[in-house]
Amino acid sequence: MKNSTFIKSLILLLAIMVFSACTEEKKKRVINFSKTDLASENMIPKPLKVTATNGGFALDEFTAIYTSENATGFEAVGKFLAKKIKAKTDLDVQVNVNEIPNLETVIYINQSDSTEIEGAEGYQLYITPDSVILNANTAAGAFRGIQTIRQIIPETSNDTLSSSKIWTIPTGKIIDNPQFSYRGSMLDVARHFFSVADVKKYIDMLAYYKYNVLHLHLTDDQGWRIEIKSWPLLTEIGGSTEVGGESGGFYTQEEYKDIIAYAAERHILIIPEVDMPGHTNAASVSYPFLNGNGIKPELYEGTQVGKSTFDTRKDTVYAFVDDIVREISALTPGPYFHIGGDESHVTKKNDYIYFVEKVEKIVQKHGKIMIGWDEVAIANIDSTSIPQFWGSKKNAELAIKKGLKIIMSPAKKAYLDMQYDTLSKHGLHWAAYIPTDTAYVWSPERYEGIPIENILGVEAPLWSETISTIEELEYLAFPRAIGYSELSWSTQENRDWENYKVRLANQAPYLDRMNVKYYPSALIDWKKSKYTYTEIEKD
Ligand code: TNX
Repeated sequence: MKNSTFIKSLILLLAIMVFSACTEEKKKRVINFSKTDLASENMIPKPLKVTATNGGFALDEFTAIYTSENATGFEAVGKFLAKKIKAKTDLDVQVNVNEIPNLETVIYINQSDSTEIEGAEGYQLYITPDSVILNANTAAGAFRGIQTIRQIIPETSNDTLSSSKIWTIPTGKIIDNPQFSYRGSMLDVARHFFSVADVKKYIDMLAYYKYNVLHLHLTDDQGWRIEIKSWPLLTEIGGSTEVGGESGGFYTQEEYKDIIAYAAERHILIIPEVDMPGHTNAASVSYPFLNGNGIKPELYEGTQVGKSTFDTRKDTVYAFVDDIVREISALTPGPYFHIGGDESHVTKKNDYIYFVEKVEKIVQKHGKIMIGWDEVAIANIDSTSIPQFWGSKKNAELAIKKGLKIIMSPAKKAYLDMQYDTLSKHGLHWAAYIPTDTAYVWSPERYEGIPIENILGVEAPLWSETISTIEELEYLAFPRAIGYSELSWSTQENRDWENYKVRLANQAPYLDRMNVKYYPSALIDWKKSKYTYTEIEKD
């Protein structure tokens, strides 16, 4: 915001305060000071700096939200916060309404060019008894900041002596900024299809924990899940089944756009992945000329990997790939296109390299940056392309030598489809068992000697061979995805399992309210809420 707008806003704020202080009908407030230590709030991911001043801000029916009105996206952030306050407290908090009788406390969401706020997603929060002032450079930063506000609004009001209900927010100051600019999760909608509603619910959860990327694994041997107008059989045939022979499914282009818009409202980027040249059986069944493994392709409902490949020496394959990348890129506003590239066990090494280098050019021609699983580092890829590390140290070293940025998804630590332990109802264990503590207690910033300068961020992939419903998805994703949010946002000095585990235990009322069927790990002393699980599991 320009300085003059800022000053105007401050004047408005002061006027509101004076007005409200003079109001004769001012309600008597009874702030409960029993829980006013901002530093001991259960925020995840843990903010960079928190200073408590041990007072209370009363959120109640006399609270309003004001936002910068000329700065793009700020009013939408204010309205998003109002909606979430309504869902949690049933209060109708007005946004940018100038004449509110009996107004007493204000949440102000302000665009600021202050150089003290680092990065596009950084924010500052000043909470006093009368006001919450959230400053951010961009709407994305403001959006991350309102997640912090959501997290420190108590689940229940504490107003027994008051005529109206009050939710007390502890006062103090928060300075926050993410360690990594890329904080993602991946959802495999190919092995089992997940509906638009399921994906939106997952996006909602990711947003609350300040993620900014959802990578959709849209194609694999068992299914093709995105409508391509120029190649309609991909979804008609390739989308017709899934693991276990169930009915499959796919997103129309309109549905895909709807997912993107929903994510964008939450400042989350969708990254589409079309996995190739391996993991392509569903495409080859639909259009057999693509196939390069010499065997007549048939629909596949099993879970083995590494048997399919495109014919990487055929020009028509590249014409096909061009159409796919063109159509999906046109629908996707984000800068990335993920080409997969993993486990191409039946593609000859030279053919694989030839393919990756050609497809990289196609991706760039359509204005996108290429991401691929770590195997793509064996090709001579451009310095802007990004390998996603899932296990090969050798590939990571190649990437480092080329000076590339890497996305950290080590299977042994960050795979959401790994079982918690031998008793886990869903998941695999080829890489490891990953209990809730193991998922949290590692350092993406120093894993396998990969220097922090080469790390773009962290992504937790959820493969879906063993899960087909949202409840099963939630069982594997939560609570571990909550820990990964802290691994990618908070600095190493700010992370500590003993401290985290208490904050995690206190997520239970939120998870329950959201109807998220998390795995109730026995390592965590889950806070009771009206929906609490009775069954506690081992991990
Ligand atoms: C490996 S890791 C895969 C996926 C599987 C997953 C199961 C990687 C890039 N590929 O095809 O779904 O293991 O854990």
